[in-house]
Amino acid sequence: MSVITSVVGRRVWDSRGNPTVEVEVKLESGAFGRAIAPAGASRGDREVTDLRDGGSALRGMDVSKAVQNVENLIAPKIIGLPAHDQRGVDEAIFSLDPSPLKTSLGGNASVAASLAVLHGGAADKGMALWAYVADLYGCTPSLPLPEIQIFGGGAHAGRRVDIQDFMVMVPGASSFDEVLEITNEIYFAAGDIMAARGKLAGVADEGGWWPLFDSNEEALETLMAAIEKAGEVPGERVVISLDIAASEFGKDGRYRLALEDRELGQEAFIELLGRWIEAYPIVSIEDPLGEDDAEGMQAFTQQFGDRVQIIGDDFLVTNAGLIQQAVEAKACNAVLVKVNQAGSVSEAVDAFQAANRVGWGGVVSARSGETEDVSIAHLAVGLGAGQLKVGSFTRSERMAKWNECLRIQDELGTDLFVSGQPLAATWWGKKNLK
Ligand code: 2PG
Ligand code: MG
Repeated sequence: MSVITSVVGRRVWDSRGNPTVEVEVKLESGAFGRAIAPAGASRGDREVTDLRDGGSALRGMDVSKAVQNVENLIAPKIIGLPAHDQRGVDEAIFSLDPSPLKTSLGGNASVAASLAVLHGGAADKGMALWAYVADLYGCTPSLPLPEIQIFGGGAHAGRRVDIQDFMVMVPGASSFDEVLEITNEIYFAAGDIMAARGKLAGVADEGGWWPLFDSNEEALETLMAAIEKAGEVPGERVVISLDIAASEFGKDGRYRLALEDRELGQEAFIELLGRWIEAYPIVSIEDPLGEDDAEGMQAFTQQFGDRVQIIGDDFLVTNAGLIQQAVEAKACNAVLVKVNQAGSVSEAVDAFQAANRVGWGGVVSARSGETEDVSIAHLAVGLGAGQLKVGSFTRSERMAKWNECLRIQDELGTDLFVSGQPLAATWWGKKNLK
């Protein structure tokens, strides 16, 4: 039987050493599911609440209230429910806190519980999680194309550079394995170049190099040099993807580039990004404007939406309603899917499907605070999302996800890898790269 019989909450620790919420569920059949909530640093204002205790202990980051909510509120609410009714379970959890941002329940409590139930459901059917997800939502599974960070910046690297993620994608690879091989060469080439130039200061929160660059453009130049040093021609098999995370340094249409000590208005900032799109093989840009700058997002999409993938992260916070509005406004053409922004599996899948229905790209994403939990690798595959963003190419909370995809690749076979071919039909081919 698939009825939930026990729900246990526990405090565990994430990749930044902060407390986070783990939930374990058991079903009547003996099936078991476990999941851990991740945590963001550059959070969107409209994400569900990451409930922390506050106070001075553990720098205010403890999650004892969220763990109590799992044990005292969520457990009695969902024990007795059938685990395969994921939507019913998620609705029951959300009914405990009708506030839109789940301020008193905590999105960290709800997301860990929701994902644990998903795992329990898969175990009950004896299925891999990715296969269970594909089955539950009627999707065709595929291995996603990774977006892999080479340099960290913004909130993930002490704001050493303004832009948050300098990443590579390898749509020209023929397998997931090959993407990782090529990325390994680029990652270490970048480290060697930076060390030789005295620009290396360790690694940032997601495992990318912590850069001592003097401008944001120096990061782009160094990334180009690293791609070349790795024996690749930038713009051929390997392309560049950026997460500007502009909400971190933009407000009311003004963008303050601290590293370069200048402030740009919306138009000038869009122009700057446009120059980068011209000069470098950039095929994807996330949050190019601030989450409060819908007009800027619209203008940016109008100018560059036919050439690059424009992803809404803080701007859309994995919310189907906000995606719907952005579709109507023609702001963005792709969505980042973070289950913990939405607070439950069902809400996140609703967001993914709202984007998918109108032909937008979907990038399943990790947070900057992560753990050994690999649920998102399975979600990306099971939903057939096409792309997966996990951080860099070091540190086990990141590598665990890439490694999980390798295991899934063995089950699926490499032919389902979303390589340059299917993407060419959308954004990849439109760039007309050399
Ligand atoms: C993002 C994520 C992951 P954070 O902005 O896309 O890189 O960062 O989890 O800090 O919001
Ligand atoms: Mg982002």
